[in-house]
Amino acid sequence: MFDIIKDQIGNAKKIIFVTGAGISQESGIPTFRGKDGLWRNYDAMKLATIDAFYENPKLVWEWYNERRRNIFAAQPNEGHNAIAELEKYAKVVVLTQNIDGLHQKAGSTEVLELHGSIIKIKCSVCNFRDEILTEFSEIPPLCNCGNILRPDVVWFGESLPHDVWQKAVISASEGDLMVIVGTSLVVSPANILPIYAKQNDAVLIEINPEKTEMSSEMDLTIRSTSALTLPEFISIFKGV
Ligand code: BJW
Ligand code: ZN
Repeated sequence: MFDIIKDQIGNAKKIIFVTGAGISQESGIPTFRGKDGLWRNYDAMKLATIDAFYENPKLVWEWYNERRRNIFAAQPNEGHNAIAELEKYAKVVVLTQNIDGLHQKAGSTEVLELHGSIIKIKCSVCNFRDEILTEFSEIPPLCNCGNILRPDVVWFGESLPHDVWQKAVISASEGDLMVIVGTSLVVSPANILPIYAKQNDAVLIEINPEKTEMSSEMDLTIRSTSALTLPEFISIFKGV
């Protein structure tokens, strides 16, 4: 699968992964786009906005509550596990658009969550922030200040956390190999990270069963799933 660029891969010292919903699909977590991207006939893309939240906070919270239950019960798959194991052989940084925490659960130690985390909540008005792993008895949950709490995630039209984004750009610009896994690369600014890598002459590999916006820019594209492909990818480093 990786024969053509095996030498380039094997010599990589700093490997950057850019991951999206597809890497968690084999853990039972639906992706956003395509047939998976519907929840009770609502378009996930229309729910992931601040306008949808203010219009119907109960509906948006029901969506997040269901996703919280599913995500908290989910386990990392062979794809997440392979990335975590790769830390034994190279410097690895994971730039993930996912909010599910499965890279950390698999053991990856350098994970930058570009779009926040489903464990975290924040007040829509004051500065209150917390991490909650239990179910909310009341939907939408309220802050002590009386206003509505919201998931601490990044919705469309909102900026990514500044420090996280700065670190992600630096990592992307310093890697000598970037592996882009399970993302359609339609959402900015995460989709410009491969451009920073390319400016550093990094080798770009895409692992995705479907073609994406940037497939033609890749040095290698693997049209398969991440749980099937990533264990084979790390076997190059193990020398097996
Ligand atoms: C497998 C697989 C397997 C399947 N193995 N692969 C016009 C107006 C307003 C804004 C904009 C505009 N034009 C552009 C913008 C900017 C906007 C944007 O990009 N919009 C586009 C949709 C057009 N971006 C933003 O607004 C961002 N902020 C920003 O730019 O700030 C500056 C700004 C401020 C004000 C105005 C304008 C700009 C913020 C983006 C936040 C995205 N948030 C979400 C929700 C997060 C919380 C949550 O999870 O609930 O993030 S939306 C959703 O998309 C989520 C994801 O992280 C993100 C990316 O999706 P991803 O991961 O790529 O998933 P899919 O489903 O698209 O793809 C899955 C892939 O996996 C597929 O390719 C499959 O083939 C593959 N796959 N199974 C491997 N087993
Ligand atoms: Zn508050």
